[in-house]
Amino acid sequence: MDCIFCKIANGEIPSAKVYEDELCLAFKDIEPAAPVHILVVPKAHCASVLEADEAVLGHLMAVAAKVARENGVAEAGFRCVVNTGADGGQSVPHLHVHVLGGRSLAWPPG
Ligand code: DGP
Repeated sequence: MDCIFCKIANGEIPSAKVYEDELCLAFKDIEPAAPVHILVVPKAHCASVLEADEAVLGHLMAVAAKVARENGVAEAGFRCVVNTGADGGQSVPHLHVHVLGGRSLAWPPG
């Protein structure tokens, strides 16, 4: 499958990896929207949250919290975002959790 996050997960495309385990990978976003901007992605292809296994979703959120702690934004606060579909602004059709922090984030999103 021609999926950019599958290629990152299997090492075909390099990334600035911050965490990896048997189920998922976390790496720095190539277009950071905040001082800390990390993507947590499952290794097994899954297009979006609509198709995701409950256990995988729970694991991705636990890893999002872990990378937030390890990258120094847990105390000040951070945001986890899962863009889904066209109106949700999803540009890569492989499930991913954005972990954003390191500055005060506006709400609501645009
Ligand atoms: P979304 O718009 O929610 O689907 O977010 C996709 C994000 O993926 C976007 O913030 C940019 C990031 N991205 C796209 N291609 C690459 C890549 O090749 N490497 C990395 N590190 N990030 C990428």
